[in-house]
Amino acid sequence: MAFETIVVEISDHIAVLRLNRPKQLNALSQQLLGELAQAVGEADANDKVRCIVITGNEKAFAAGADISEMAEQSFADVYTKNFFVDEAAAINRCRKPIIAAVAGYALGGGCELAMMCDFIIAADTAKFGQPEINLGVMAGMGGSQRLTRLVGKSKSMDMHLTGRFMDAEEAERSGLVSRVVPAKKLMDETMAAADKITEKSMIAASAIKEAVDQAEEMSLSQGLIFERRLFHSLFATEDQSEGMAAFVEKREAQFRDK
Ligand code: CO8
Repeated sequence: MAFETIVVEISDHIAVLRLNRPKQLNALSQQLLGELAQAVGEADANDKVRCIVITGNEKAFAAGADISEMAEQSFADVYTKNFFVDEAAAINRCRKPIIAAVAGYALGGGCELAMMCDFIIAADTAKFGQPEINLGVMAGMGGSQRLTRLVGKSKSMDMHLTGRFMDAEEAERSGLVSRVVPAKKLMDETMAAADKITEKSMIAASAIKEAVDQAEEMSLSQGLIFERRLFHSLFATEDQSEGMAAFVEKREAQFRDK
């Protein structure tokens, strides 16, 4: 199906999903989030894709959920439609690594979408925020939970209660983003990171994603056991034999996802 609010490009085992409602600063309409969820599912199921990048444009990753769409909704509307729940779940289900490449505004649902990705690379122009309080509401797609886990209670409360924006430098210092790069280099740096990931064993990559995600769900002792089980189980893969043999033989590993 052709998408109208996102652009999908697949090359060199990387699927780039670009949010494409520039006039609305990539506000997350129901159509956009639906198309994005579908595109993530398709990329996850596509054997040629080994890493996914979600990005926007120079001015905005996404300035939040579409306020004009939400303005007329009642409690009954959002509750019965399970507003954005299925779309968010579809993105969270993805087993392949997802990088968010963020330039400009990542606000409200836009910041939450970036945090749903496995890590965030930010341009030095990026601005993050959870300004929903200015609209008389609050985060609804994970912001109060994920931002708090990433930056701690004090800064998360500050962001949510004042609605202020955080620049890229503060976001990196606080642990929200993994690295900050000059805006002009955002896609080159992101694609280079994605490219590195595509060379790895996808079985190891998925296991790492599972284990790191569980760090937010489990106690330390349970998480350590979970990690050890996954670590041991990777010894059942050909990629483990190949990776270690390649190191010993001083050559590049050729992983086959087996
Ligand atoms: N929704 C709809 N339209 C938007 C949005 C948005 N979130 N953000 C910007 N736009 C539109 C503007 O209305 C404007 O359209 P037009 O040209 O037709 O008037 C166009 O984009 C450009 O915006 P501005 O003129 O305002 O541009 P500025 O550069 O002056 O300002 C800002 C940029 C600061 C980003 C400003 O647009 C702004 O504050 N936007 C709203 C940010 C916001 O409040 N985001 C949070 C939204 S609520 C949310 O995300 C809740 C998510 C929870 C989902 C839960 C599901 C279960």
